[in-house]
Amino acid sequence: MKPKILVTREVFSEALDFLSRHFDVTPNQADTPMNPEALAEALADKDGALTTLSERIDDALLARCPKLKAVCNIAVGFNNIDLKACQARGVMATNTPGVLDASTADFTWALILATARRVTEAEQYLRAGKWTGWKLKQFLGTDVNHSTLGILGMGRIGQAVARRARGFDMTVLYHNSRRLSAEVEKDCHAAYVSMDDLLARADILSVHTPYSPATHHILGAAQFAKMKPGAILINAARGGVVDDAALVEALKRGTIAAAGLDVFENEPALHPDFLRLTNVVLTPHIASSSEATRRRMAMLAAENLVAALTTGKPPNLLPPPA
Ligand code: 8YV
Repeated sequence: MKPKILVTREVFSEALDFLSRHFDVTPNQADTPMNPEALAEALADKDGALTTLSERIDDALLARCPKLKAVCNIAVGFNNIDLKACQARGVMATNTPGVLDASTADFTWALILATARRVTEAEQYLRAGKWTGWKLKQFLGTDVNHSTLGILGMGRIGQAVARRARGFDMTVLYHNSRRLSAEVEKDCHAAYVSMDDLLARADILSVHTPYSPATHHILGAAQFAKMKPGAILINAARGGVVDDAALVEALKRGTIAAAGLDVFENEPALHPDFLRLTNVVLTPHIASSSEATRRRMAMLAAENLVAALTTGKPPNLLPPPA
């Protein structure tokens, strides 16, 4: 008998076909989000699961899934998975690192440019039929070229964002939990600075840290107060890294000038004031969403699940927390 697996959300057909060659698959091509109760029921007799950020994998759930051996996230982030609980219950957990770095970095640049040059605000004005003609002072924005880009969190995605800054003749500063090697700094044309220096000097601050208790609200009122009044904040990392309520206040008061946001605390719910502010660019968690990349992510997660349940050695096994 083939092992039984659950695919919690809609995936591309090639990933389902691949999984079906190895497993008895319960798909969810209707893409109905599962609440914790529905998820526990669906997983009760399964050996493995292909999951997304929408599903919380915690001890209460695992306690109800005695056969479960592997949970394979279609995401590089894994803050939806309690790794300690997985370790305690002998469940392997995996993510999809690497395959989404370039697409996510590209999209970060879309947010940087759209926010600095007020692209979505100007488009809304035009679509609303308000444009009566050219004006010298219309939608004056901020130059990205020759400005200072600050990167908080210099992993693979932060580095890819830094490398793209060269074409804009920018100064690139970064802060990270550990300083990178001289070779990587040279490749990224990026200089390591303290957190306070980063906040004080960045014209554009882009955050790329994973979300964990250690990075919860790493950017809040105290940090915004240290930034330049003209600064722009970009978050294509994870909701919760930024204190959204404090950001709304900072944007209203002009503590900082603008923000480009792809992720939010409690998404898909947004802080309602984001929708009323004109100095924010808002997108629905799509930074990795190029067709090629989302296909690669789904396939890599499927490969992890096949390896986990056949060899016990998935390529992207997450280590237990320290
Ligand atoms: C995913 C992401 O699309 O990989 C991540 O961590 O945030 C996005 O690229 C999303 O997590 C889907 O589960």
